[in-house]
Amino acid sequence: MSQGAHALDLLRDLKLPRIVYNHPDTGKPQRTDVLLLSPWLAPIVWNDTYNLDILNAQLAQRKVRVGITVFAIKKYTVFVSTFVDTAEKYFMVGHKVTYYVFTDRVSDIPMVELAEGRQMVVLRVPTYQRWQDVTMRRMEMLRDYSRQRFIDEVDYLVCVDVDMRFSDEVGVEILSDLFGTLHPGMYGLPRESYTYERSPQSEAYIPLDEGDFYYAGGFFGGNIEEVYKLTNFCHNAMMTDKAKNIEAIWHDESYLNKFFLYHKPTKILSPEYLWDDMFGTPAFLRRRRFLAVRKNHNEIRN
Ligand code: 5GW
Ligand code: MN
Repeated sequence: MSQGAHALDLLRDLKLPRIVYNHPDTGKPQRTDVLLLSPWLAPIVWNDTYNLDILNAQLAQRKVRVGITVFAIKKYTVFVSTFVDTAEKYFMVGHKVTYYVFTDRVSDIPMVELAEGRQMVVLRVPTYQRWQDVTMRRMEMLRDYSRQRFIDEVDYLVCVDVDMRFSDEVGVEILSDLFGTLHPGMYGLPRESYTYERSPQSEAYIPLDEGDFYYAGGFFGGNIEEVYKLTNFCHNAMMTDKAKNIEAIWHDESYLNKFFLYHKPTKILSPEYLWDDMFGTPAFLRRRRFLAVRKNHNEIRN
């Protein structure tokens, strides 16, 4: 028997479990005040555009395993407890979740009690003198751990900043092969004004007439293969620039934007998923799901 036939035989007894949910109106657009689809047909995830009961039923059938990575290097360990406490309340509730905390100060990572099916893994990593290297080297470490570990342990990876707290639901609606998040400070602006790297010498260069969206460095993810491609590209581009003594204007975020320009995400998260109250609370923002924590820059960064 061919391999293909064998694979189909495994499907012979497939069940069709009922999905119970409140049936939404499918006769009109869910929202008209924001863009819901990119020009390459990637959904842009906004509140009131999806039914989480349906998505949860689909993903529970597949028993999805989600990894969420954060870096807590040097003084940024202070953010871990709020991050994890609020994630327990709002992040992928009911699903299998692994927190991967990368740190140089293992003993400063608090032991937080986690709900069933959830675990924390603390990974000791080197630190770098320059803060730019602290944030940029995340790409290299995410790449290396994707290959060594994540590929065997989780189906999706969610890579986020640690100086954040969840304040509303972030669930399986975000999952897709490759996803990025619209930067809250750049939302709605014309592409020429995006703070892409504008020097043609840099690997992160994006000309003024190119670019779809400005994506945030603090929230991206996807399946492990796609995250590997992304982090590997960004790290290699950074190393090429470094050899020429160049560093892109917004560090890892600039390289991420370059990657997404020519390797488009399959799903895009609205700024609901990475908000900072310094940008106010505009009408299009119906939920603030993941919020920047105020930090005393002088105290925390020195
Ligand atoms: C230190 C000084 C300046 C900028 C960043 C750091 C820093 C960042 C650090 O000392 N330790 C550390 O773990 N980070 C990681 O990089 C955190 O996960 C942090 O969330 C991420 C990005 O740096 P942020 O959050 O300070 O950058 P913004 O642009 O969100 O303010
Ligand atoms: Mn941050």
